[in-house]
Amino acid sequence: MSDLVGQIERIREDALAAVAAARTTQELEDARVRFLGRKAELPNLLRGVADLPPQERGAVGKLANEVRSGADAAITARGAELELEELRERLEHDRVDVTLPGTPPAPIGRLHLLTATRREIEDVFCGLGFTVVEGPEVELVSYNFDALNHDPAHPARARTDTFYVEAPAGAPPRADEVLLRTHTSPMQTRAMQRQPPPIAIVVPGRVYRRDSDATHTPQFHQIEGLAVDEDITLADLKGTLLAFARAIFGDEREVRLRPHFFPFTEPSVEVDVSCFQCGGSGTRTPAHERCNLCKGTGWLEILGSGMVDPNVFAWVRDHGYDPERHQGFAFGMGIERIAMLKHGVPDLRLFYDNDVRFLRQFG
Ligand code: 2NL
Repeated sequence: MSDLVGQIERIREDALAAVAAARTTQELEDARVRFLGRKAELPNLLRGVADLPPQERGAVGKLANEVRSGADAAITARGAELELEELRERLEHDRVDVTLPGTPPAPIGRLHLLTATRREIEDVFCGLGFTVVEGPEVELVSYNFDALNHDPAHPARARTDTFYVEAPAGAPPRADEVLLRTHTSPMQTRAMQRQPPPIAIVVPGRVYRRDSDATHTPQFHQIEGLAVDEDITLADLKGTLLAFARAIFGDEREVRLRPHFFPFTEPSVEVDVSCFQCGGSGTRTPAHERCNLCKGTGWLEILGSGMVDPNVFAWVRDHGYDPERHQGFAFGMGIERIAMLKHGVPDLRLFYDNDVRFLRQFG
């Protein structure tokens, strides 16, 4: 029996020494297998306890069990230490450099033709000293119509022509009704309230009208411009829009102004650009066929414009705009229309169908 006890004591010393000597969790695992694994010495001895004389079994079995649980506890404790050390080591050395450039994605997709056209128009006016500003699509009737000199009976105000935004059920009636803006002009007034003259801005954005057929969608895009100072004339309007027409449709273009009516400008004009397909001749060589783009007129209508009506300045008088002293021009154009003319797009609805065969021809 003393022989067996001696062996167990030796195993205890060896096991505790091996645990203490383990430098890695792997070495510790090796020690565990060596001393406590299925084929290890100690479990073997424990199996032999049954063959001892009955009076010795108790003491030897007890000692062997103590040694096993002692080694087990030592392994667990050392394991926790080693895991912590190894974690610290990994944190120290396995650094990810988040500033390294990533692998760029394969270039797919492109700007929608309307986005590209809007940006192109914005660039032209930025080059002429205008600033781009944007405003809310959900507007007040006062900004959308009243401030812009629209007659109280103007047909665009009708429920059938404009999307009105209903007040929540039970809410008190609103003095100023809410709608989806029918043009980007309300932002022009907001910009004048924000900034005294001189001002030169363009306002791009979505606008909404209750209209839907081959040539109208209920939502479309406009870009409007406004330039106000003390000495701005119709000649500035014409020069600015000529520079715009040439930048978009080619250096050879001319513009012409035709009298028109808009509520917020006086005088008002429609602006045509000479046809870039036939050069303004209205005919196509060789057979002197009628030009299909301008229908033989030599001119393409591109936008509406005019000198800001003094009544519009009266609305922003408190913000530094004096109808007696300040004057300026304003213009508005449909982005869809400019893109269709320039790229020969035959149907407005193509912009919104999201057919990639159409979209990927541009940009
Ligand atoms: C069109 C015509 C136009 C304006 C827009 C404007 C804005 C203010 C004052 C005066 Cl705040 N005018 N905007 C002026 C004339 C024409 O748009 O046919 N657009 C598609």
